[in-house]
Amino acid sequence: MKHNNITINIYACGGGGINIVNKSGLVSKITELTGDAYPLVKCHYFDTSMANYSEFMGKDFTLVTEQTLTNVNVAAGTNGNRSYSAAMADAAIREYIDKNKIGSGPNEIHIVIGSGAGGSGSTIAPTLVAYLGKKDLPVLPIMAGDSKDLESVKSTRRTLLTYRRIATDVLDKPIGMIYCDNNQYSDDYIKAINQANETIKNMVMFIIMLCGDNQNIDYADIKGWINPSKSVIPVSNIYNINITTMSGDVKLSGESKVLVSRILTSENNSKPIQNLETIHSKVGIINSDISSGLDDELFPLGFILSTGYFEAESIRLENIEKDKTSLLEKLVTPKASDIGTINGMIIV
Ligand SMILES: Nc1nc2c(ncn2[C@@H]2O[C@H](COP(=O)(O)OP(=O)(O)OP(=O)(O)O)[C@@H](O)[C@H]2O)c(=O)[nH]1
Ligand SMILES: [Mg+2]
Repeated sequence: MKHNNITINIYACGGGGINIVNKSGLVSKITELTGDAYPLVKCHYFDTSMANYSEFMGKDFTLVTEQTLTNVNVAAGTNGNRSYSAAMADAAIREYIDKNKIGSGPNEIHIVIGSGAGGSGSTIAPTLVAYLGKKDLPVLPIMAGDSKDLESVKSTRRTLLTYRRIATDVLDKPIGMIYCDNNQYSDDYIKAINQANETIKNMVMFIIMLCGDNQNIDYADIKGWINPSKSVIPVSNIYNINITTMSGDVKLSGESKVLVSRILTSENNSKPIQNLETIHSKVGIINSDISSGLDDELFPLGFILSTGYFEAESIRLENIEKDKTSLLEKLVTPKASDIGTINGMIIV
């Protein structure tokens, strides 16, 4: 099968990560992309449970287990417990990555997908990001967080903090990250998940396109957009990655400021490109073998790394966590005046 000289490795971590990659139709879309205009895209699967396993994952599926850990129902998931799977993830990841010689190719991009709310993906994914990042490979986490209940908010917020610790303390360099909160798409859980998956699928497809045949933007540009060097952005932290169609203004949430951008436009598109006042930007023209079949209205496409977003998101999640916790405290510690008894039984 012919491809260009870039390889994109996609890691689906935990139940949510596997669902996002499979149920969104991303896997089947990827298999359609052959020809030397496109990068080679490979999928790898990691989970602590076989619940989401399907035959086609075959040797690319890694069951994360550790026989020596006590009190762990081995290979049966963690039911949201992040501390169990963190201990198990590291060894399994090292073994898989090293055995398959991942990271030894010339032009590799690594996209690590997992939920923030569960116990497995939310630890396997950051562990992978740290391991690949230490090898100085460009690595982009994609996280579907959730704020639908207290445990989900807690886990999502801690996973965000884990990524920040990896950027600041482990890698000492900036990490770009695609993030969404499932709960913000809809009150209807199934609709919310489907919409989050559609958004993530489109983001990944656009990145694949950015790595496809175009003039001006090459592997080094993509690497520098996902994980800019400290000479471009001296502050190690996590930054938000946005992909936006740029007809009109680039819309970024809240206090976000554009740091690094890669703009892809088509040969037919004469729309002016905004001056984004970025630290670093580059414009590429997508070649016709990729752009044919795509709506010309999509262009110019903006691939943007921005600051500001995660601070606001951490505060928002923290506030939800506080609200939900105080509700719980009110329930378990009623005021003395609220307590009465009937026949010796306490009533509240
Ligand atoms: N966007 C999106 N999120 C999903 C999907 N499936 C599950 N999730 C999210 O994942 C959360 C549950 O975490 P999982 O990823 O299933 O958990 P896990 O990583 O397998 O960890 P365990 O707790 O050990 O099972 C849910 O609350 C959702 O927020 C999906 O298809 N799309
Ligand atoms: Mg699971």
